[in-house]
This record gives sequence, C-alpha cells and structure tokens, in this order.
Amino acid sequence: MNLLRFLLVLLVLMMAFGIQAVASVSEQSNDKHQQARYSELGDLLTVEQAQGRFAWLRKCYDDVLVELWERMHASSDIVDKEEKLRQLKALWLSDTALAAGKAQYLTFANTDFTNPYQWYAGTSAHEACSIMPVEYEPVALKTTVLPRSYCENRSYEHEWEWISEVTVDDSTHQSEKHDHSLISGKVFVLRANQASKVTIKPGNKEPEFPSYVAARVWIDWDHNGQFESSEMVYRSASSGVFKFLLNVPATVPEGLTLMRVATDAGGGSNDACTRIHYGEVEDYLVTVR
Ligand SMILES: [Ca+2]
Repeated sequence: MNLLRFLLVLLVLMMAFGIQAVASVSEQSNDKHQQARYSELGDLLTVEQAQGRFAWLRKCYDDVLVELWERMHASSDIVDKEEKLRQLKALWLSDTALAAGKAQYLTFANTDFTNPYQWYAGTSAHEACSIMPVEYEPVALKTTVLPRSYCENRSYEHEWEWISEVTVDDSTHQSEKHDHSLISGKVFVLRANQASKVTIKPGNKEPEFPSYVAARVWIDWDHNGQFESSEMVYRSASSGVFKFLLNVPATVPEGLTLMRVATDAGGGSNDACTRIHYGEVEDYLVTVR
C-alpha cells in the first residue's frame, strides 16, 4: 500500500468536509484525474455501517487491520493482535466520535482509485466474507458524513446512455458511465431561499445520435432518509442538455442531505427507488446553508 497516497486522500477528505487535518503530508503528485475517479467510489457509510465495516473487517480481514496498525505505529514493539485491533477501534470508533455522528472507516479500491469489480467491503458482522480482488487495497480512511442510508437504485443497462456531468452553480462533477454512482469527496452547496443553476449532461455512446432521455432530480429536503413525491425537484425529457433553476425552500433544515439525479431512456419513474432501465443514477451530497 502506498501510505503517502492513502494519507493524501485522507487529507483531501478532511479538507472537503471542513475537518482539521491532523496529519501533515507533502505529496507532489496531485493527480486531479485520480481524485475525480476516487470521488466516484462512493462507499459512504452511516455511523452504524462504519461500525459494521470494522466488525466485518475484523471477522474477514483482520490481517489488513493489523498491517495498518503496524504502519501507523512503525513499531517493532510486541503488541498482540487483539490489542492492536482494540486500539484501532478506539481510534476510529471512539464514544466521542460516535456521539458526534462521526466515525471512521476504511474504503477499498484498485490502486488507481477505481473499483472495476464493484467490490465493497461488508458493513455488518453478519455479512458473509467475500474475497477482495487481489490488487485491491485500503485507499482511504473516511469519516462518516451520511446521516442515514437511502433506498438503492441503479440502471439495468448503462452502455448506451449515462450521466456524464452534473453542475450546481460553479461546481461541476464529471464522471464515467456507471449504473449507479454515489459521489464522495464533493459536496454541492445550496443556499436556503435562493435558486441554484443546475445542469445535467447525459452521456451517449453515439453522441451524434443522442437518445431521448427522461431526467429527474430528488432532494431529501426534510432529512428523513426518503424521497417523498413532494421532494422531486425536477422532471423533464430531452435529447439535449438539461438546465434548470433549483429553488431551495426557505424552510428546509440546514445541513447535509442527499440529492439523487436519474436519467432513463426508458422513461424512468417518479419514484426515486424504482429501478431505472437505460441510464444512470447519481447520488450527491448537498449541504444547505
Ligand atoms: Ca425526505
């Protein structure tokens, strides 16, 4: 494992979420492309899932945890395995961190920050162990930012149509084609009682013959972990780029929540949890201030 890069990502994440970095790391190669790919890894966990991740790793990959402890401590002291695991858990899942809704957890991917096998480490000790792809390694220690989990949605087919770019005001996220992306490392900022300019660019396998796709956007305004029908903030259909003004209600609570963007050449559904046919679902963190 490239420890420097691991720490770099950690640092980037901490800065992205406004957390004081405790580590001071100098890393010359600031590869924006890698960071962009990294942000598509998703794997955003709730506090409970972060606890489950540790328990699952302890059950299935305790050697990975031990190796991390040894790298962090650069120590030749004889400390038994159980003590190393106890210390890691105390560091990442302390009572203080849990009470604050924060917890830390490892996320895994290929060394180029991609997840070609769509493999994710478990999030509960009850989950069966699965075999990590051989080239995978821990790529970041993340801090939980997702207060609750949401219904899954992904497309059956994403070879011909997908979402290539989403912009909210001055902030843009470009991405490759996936059936579903949970974007980490980027948070769109919305201002209560104001309008934000949103652009959604569909991707097409044959750009000269763009598909006619339906686009929908939902935001969990009330932070209850569900996309009610009243929370569908946009619906349209076109073979071009979608542009609209997103009015942010004056009354929505401040803080972090989820925005779901879906495009479907099969027409899609007004239900944010109904699986789409030909396109992509992208979930973004948004913060209302
Ligand atoms: Ca809601």
